[in-house]
Amino acid sequence: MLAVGVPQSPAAAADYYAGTSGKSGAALKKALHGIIATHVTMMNYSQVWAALKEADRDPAYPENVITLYTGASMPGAQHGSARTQRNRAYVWAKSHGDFDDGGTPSPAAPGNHTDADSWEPRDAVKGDVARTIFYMAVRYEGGDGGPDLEVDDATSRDKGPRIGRLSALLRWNAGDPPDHFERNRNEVIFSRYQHNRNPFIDHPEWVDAIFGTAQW
Ligand SMILES: [Ca+2]
Ligand SMILES: [Ca+2]
Repeated sequence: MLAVGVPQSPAAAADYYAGTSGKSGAALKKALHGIIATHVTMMNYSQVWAALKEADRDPAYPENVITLYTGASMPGAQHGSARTQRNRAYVWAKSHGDFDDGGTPSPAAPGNHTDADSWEPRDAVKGDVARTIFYMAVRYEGGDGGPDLEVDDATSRDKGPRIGRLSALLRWNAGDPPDHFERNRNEVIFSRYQHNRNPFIDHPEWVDAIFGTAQW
């Protein structure tokens, strides 16, 4: 059976984002961090995989998952490579350098492009990738000894937990708005697994409200 996340009522969604009204820039970022970094269920690898199997389920073939970069429907029992896994952490940690437009077509993942220092996902997931990166930047602010992940406009970098290119990610968020698949995925992760939401799937306009006007 196709498992679908429990849709939130408008009232419940408003409750989740209580305290954000009227805010933008650093104030909105801080408020969202407080919301999405608390009451989170930490998952081990096998739990993450179980969550992804459900969150990325192919509606046409429930035993399969849709892989992020190739768009292929693959057996859910198959873990696949880091390149094809659809995972918040992997999008950040296993990216091909940074994200940016340009390069030559990837033979392994049709519709994607790559060059020496960046990866351009296929059009249908450009916004998904951007909203994942922006989620990570808000979720990880350096507390508890962890890194402060941030977004900048470079594609070559020295070191540090920074990823770009900000200008491309802003365009991708605008050009590929959340669709049913991405929203359902957010619901599944919220209601059944990690118990937090990606605010930028619920409110894609918050990307510009935070990252479009401020320097981090
Ligand atoms: Ca998309
Ligand atoms: Ca951060």
